[in-house]
Amino acid sequence: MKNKYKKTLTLCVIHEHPRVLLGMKKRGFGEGKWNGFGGKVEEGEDIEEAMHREMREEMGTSVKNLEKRAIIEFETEGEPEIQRVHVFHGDTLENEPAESEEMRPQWFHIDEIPFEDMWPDDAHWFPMFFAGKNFEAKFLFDKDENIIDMDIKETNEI
Ligand code: 6U4
Repeated sequence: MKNKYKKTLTLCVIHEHPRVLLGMKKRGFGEGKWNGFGGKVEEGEDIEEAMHREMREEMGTSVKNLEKRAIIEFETEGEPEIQRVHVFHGDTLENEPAESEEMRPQWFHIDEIPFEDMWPDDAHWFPMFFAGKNFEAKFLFDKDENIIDMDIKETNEI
């Protein structure tokens, strides 16, 4: 478990109350799940810049307001890397979101988030996220994408 390489990623949940924009991941990691937008931060890239770039790549537009809310670390048993994900709240889209080869965007009512078709951790932290809290979390998964351990802590600063 110690000294694992941490890979930096971004994730944005767009929330224009009472609606929330999620994307159906069409390929790659998390295929078939609804998720926020985001991906790997590239070498030399600023994290917020990376967040805007991923949204433009995945749905052709980004947001005017980005607010960092959380850092979540995901680890899978037997895998060498930890994914360290910088989680943002986004609002005020610059343009209409469009489907890309990677993602199909869709609005959901905040009370109808499709948790059964999402990463299982989302049901644990989305409520805190929508309550406007900042937090740090860790999730450990087994190879079948089940959560085997978790820790979520509210923080003042993120
Ligand atoms: P490419 O660039 O195609 O190799 P891809 O496989 O599409 O990458 P990646 O790695 O760029 O995906 O991004 C994964 C995205 O999924 C990031 O926004 C982080 C997010 N993510 C990963 N694990 C998650 C989890 N357990 N819960 C969650 N989001 C997760 O809500």
